[in-house]
Amino acid sequence: MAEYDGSQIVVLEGLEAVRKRPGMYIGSTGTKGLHHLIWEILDNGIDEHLAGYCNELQIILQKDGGITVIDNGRGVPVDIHPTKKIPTARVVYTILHAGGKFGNTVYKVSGGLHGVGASVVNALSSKMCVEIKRNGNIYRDSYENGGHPVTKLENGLLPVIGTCKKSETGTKVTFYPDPEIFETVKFSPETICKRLKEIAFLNKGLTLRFKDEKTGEEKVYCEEHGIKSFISYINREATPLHAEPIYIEGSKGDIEVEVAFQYINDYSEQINAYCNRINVVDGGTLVTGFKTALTRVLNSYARELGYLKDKDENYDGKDVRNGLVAIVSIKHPDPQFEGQTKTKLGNTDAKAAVDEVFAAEVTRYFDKNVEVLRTILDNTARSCRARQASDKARSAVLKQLNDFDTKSKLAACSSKKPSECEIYIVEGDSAGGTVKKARNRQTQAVLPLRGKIINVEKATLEKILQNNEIRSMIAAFGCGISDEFDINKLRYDKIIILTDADVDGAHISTLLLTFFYRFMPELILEGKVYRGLPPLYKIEYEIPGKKTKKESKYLMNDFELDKKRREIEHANGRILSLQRYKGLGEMDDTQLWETTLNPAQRVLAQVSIADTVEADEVTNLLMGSNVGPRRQFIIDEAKYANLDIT
Ligand code: 28F
Repeated sequence: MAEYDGSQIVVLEGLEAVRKRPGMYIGSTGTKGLHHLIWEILDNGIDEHLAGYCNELQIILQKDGGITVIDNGRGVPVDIHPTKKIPTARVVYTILHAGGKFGNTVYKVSGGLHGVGASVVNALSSKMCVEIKRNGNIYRDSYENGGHPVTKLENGLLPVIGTCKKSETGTKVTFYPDPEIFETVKFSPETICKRLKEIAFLNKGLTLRFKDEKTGEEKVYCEEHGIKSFISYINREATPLHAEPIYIEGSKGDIEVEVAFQYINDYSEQINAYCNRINVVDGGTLVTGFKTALTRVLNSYARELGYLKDKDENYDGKDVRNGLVAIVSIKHPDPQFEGQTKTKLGNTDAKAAVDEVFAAEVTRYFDKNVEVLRTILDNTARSCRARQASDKARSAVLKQLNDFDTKSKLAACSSKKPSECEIYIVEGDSAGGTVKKARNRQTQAVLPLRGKIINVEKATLEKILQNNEIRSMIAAFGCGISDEFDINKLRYDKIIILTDADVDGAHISTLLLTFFYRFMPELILEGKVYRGLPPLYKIEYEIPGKKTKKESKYLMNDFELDKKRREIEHANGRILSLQRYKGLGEMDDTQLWETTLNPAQRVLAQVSIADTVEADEVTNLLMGSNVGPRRQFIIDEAKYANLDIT
């Protein structure tokens, strides 16, 4: 066994901490976390490239499940570390966060979840082996069970296992993720290749060679035009408005800026941002700088070329970025990553750097390519007109809603104090009639809906607002919709959906919730929306020996029914009758009041959005127009549905 002195013990405690809470270092121990190990090792190789010493990386997926990464950089130093008194290479691979490069201002790739260092990879590997070519020697160090060094040092140095040309230098790391730590240790060649392709785009001049020993598949990635080719790759299926992506590069102080962009015939905008090759998915200052500069430059050209007259307002940023696909990539000596997942750049100097470099260089480009500039300005002008038209149409429709005629079928309540009023949205005229009779006219309003309302997920705003049921509800609630929505104008404290407990009722209820969620989400978020729960059964029974011979009870669901049956059986009682209510219409007004309307004893289910994103996705999935994913969702979730297809 290798000798252990005090410092080695401390080292291993550090790696032990990583093994205890791997998620803290690599996010998860699922497949995402597993692949993070590769990204960590790759990042060190990319650092060596960014420092200017490496132009080739090899990635080999081995048959035995191990993975090897090789670079042709300088090779990790093997001399005795000045303070740790062990070979520097062993420091890099066994001491947490020891990977920080020496003083030279290399642009470290690492940042955010990245940059935990190669020692974390070692800690989470059952085996790791490092081979370093430096000074014409090949040095080797190896570790087991989460980073325990197993190579015996010779006079405190790494053993030399071979020699090579002096000019041949580099680092080779092979590691085996620990199956005791990871849910899966199976790498995905697709995931790896996708990332290698992205790295090639972001590092022009770097060649990445991939080999899967299991399948024999080999791939080479090298993109000499860097992010300009990345834009062409992203737009490979789109219709560009101008032939070539526009490429800008420059620097401000020690911040290097690159931008590539191309407009396509589409209504979306896509801006990918990278800082030191880390994808800052939440953008941050470098994106703000780009957006500000682009909007400012295009507006000044628009005035210069007569697209905008003096009295016209500037083009909005959204108009300028309609159809834009862009990559903003900067190298920053000291990046500050912010946010929960550290995917937003915080450095304020990055905003100014991108703004100034981009504005100056793109002006130089447009002055030499006026026809491309005109194409982009035509696109901007078109986008602006379309946006103004749709805004006008939208506000016109919303306005007319408020002066909506009251021919709707609302049975209003006499109180005008919203805090004590509630409105029942009832399915169909018959149920509506019974509820109107049963209700407390002082505080309970009733709005019967004739049949199904429109599915707002699939319809345009105009079509939705032509639907009488929708209009009646908007007029009745009084609080407007979308950007005109004002919860303080809501006329009721509770909006209670009262539909039959059958498939149709459930569908109506879903359509209503879709409408509320899409156009008045605050109603749900403020807990104003409820579902009335009428009883499902009425049971009549007798218990021997009890004074009142015949008893009856309303039961809400099958669970209560089973419980009641057991109680009656236990008391040697006898069930005289059991009525299942198919719909509200089967109850008379007295029963309806007692069981469903009387606030003192009714049961309401408050509608809440536990996770608005999830609700959004599920609403879109179930009510939206793409059938495929819906069918799959229903198949997957069917086991949870209580279908009464009697
Ligand atoms: C397959 C993964 O890890 N490559 C690396 C280097 C080069 C240097 C280095 C690495 C010094 C003390 C921090 C060499 N010569 N590929 C890699 N290549 N680390 S990792 O230095 C480590 C620093 O601790 C290196 C001169 N300076 C730096």
